[in-house]
Amino acid sequence: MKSQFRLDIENGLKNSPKTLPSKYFYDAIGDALFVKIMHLPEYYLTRAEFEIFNTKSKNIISKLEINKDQPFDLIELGAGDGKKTKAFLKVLLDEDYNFKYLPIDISQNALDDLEQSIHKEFLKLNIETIQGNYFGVLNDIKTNTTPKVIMFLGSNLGNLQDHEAQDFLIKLSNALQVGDKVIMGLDTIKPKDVVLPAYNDSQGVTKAFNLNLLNRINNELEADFEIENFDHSPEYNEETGIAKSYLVSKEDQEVTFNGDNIIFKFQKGEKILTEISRKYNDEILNSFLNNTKLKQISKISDSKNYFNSYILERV
Ligand code: AVI
Repeated sequence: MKSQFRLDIENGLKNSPKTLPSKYFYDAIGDALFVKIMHLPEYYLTRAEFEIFNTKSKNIISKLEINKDQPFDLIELGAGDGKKTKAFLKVLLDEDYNFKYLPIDISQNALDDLEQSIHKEFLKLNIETIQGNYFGVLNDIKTNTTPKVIMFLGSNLGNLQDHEAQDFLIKLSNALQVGDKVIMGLDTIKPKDVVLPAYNDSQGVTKAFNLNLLNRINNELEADFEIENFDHSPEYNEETGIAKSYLVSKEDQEVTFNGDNIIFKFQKGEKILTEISRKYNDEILNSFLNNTKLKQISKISDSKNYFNSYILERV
């Protein structure tokens, strides 16, 4: 039987225009490249969101309206290295809130590293890691009535197509009880000269990140992509607020998937869409929340208004 990875990749390449799902960027090499991206001078997103948690965590906490005597679960979807969250956890602990931290990630490796560093830095913190995908975990937490704060940071929602993001928000809303809160980190719509370099950095790290998907396909699906025959080509539309990353074929070429003898043809200049990174404003977010029981109750921004932490409440 074909793996889900193989099915998704082959189906994407059968599409016209061709697509590849960005969720497959994150093998061990992709994870390491993404950590590098987060430190790039052009990749403003991580710095802007970190600034919010580093300087305005108290403000965020006040908007969550949590009673200090009431235990709650702080659930983080896609925890990564937790740098931004740690700034937030520190303030919660300093102020004696009664909570358990539940980071969820698809990568057990990332969770193990996070748990270790959390134990070192925050002796008192009650942490329980959960390995899995968001949708599965959202289903599991439905029956748990402990008050919850869900963190979904890093503009990760932006990597979903609009209909997928709306679907995700409906599922998130359905998994929560009245009064539960969400902290949603979203990149703002802003001029091209700021956004585009974030996806086309001068050191070529984002290019390597995009091309690594072909490496992964070669390694795991016995394909024979000639990596140097493809280029990284990002675009950004200021009107829609959507950045798209493409791989562009530098010549007419064929790629064989030796595992099952499928051949894909690429024309010179043909583009494969590998990622969308949507940026949000209040209007777009609110229109997506329309079909849910989540309501925006506050928005906290960094000093340049590059990034927003939205506080949503399940009503
Ligand atoms: C994880 N995600 C929000 C990143 C983004 O900005 O879309 C992934 C990324 N792709 C290229 N650079 C970073």
